[in-house]
Amino acid sequence: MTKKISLIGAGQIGGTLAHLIALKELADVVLFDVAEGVAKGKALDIAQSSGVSGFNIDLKGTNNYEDIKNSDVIIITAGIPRKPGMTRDDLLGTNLKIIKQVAEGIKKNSPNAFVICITNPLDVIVMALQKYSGLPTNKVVGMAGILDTSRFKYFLSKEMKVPIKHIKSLVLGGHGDSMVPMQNHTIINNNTLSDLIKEKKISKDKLKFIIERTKNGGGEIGKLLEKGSAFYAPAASGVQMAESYLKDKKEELPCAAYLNGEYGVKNLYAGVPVIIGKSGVEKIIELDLNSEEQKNFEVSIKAVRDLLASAKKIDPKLE
Ligand code: A3D
Repeated sequence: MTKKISLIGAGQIGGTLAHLIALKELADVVLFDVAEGVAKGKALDIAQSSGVSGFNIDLKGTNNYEDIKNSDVIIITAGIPRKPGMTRDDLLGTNLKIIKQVAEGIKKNSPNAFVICITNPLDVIVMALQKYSGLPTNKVVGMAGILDTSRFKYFLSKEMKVPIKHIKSLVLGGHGDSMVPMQNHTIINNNTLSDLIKEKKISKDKLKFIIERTKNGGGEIGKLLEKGSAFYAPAASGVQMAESYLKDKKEELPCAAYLNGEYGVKNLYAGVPVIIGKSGVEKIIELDLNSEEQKNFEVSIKAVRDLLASAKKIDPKLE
């Protein structure tokens, strides 16, 4: 039976998600947006490309939550994106209100779906989404680590002149400034990044520059675009998570997942490697962190906790 993916938010990322899902024939697509015309227009436009691309799935645009009934996967991008000069955290108040409406729509209409959140500020919004919706924590997950890791791998591949497929890497922690690239878990042509530094194949300064550029990856694109924020790479990352769930691929992917004691963290969403298969988040992989990675991870966790405290001030129900 054809699977169904509902996309809540038909903006830049939502539209790109719909197109990628169609090209892969991953599932039928419902594009939901409060801006009804945008959802309907994009669904129709993508559907009309099937004559050229040859895909055979249904696409529908809507502003009616009943249309998301029985979704296998729901991907949320509803909200406002950053404008140049804004931090992700500046989005908190507005996007919390939006995510509450979205959570209610999902709870009422499709409570068995695997839900992937992309709306920023990611770690806190995905936590709020889980609390507002009451869905099980293994079925509510945030997309960020795949994107951060992909940016890191891209910059490394350009610097080291190595095809990106020959690089394995992992970025842990919260999304953005506090992310933690893992040098011992970054493997380039069978060598760890730590070894390559020792062998002077890449200088510490160069690596520091790449890490900073990765952390600021979204900001750099936002500044260039002037309006809106990155959407191609975020959408591709969301699709990878949906595909691993729908096809039970059990891929190991860095995602914002609910921690209940893992990494010494309780009752918080943060970026860690997880296995995504037909049951959702099937396992959280606990890596051995060296002292520097552990320290950076703790800084990242503190940043998420601080922002969560601000969210609780806005809505005490998040306690
Ligand atoms: P944009 O193109 O503005 O699309 C957002 C859409 O949400 C718009 O079409 C709105 O009409 C719609 N919307 C607003 N309120 C509601 C509502 N209550 N219900 C349903 N739809 C609504 O933004 P975008 O697609 O560029 O970005 C979407 C979100 O993703 C933003 O919060 C970004 O900050 C975030 N984002 C996250 C990452 C991560 O890596 C986590 C990367 C890039 C963007």
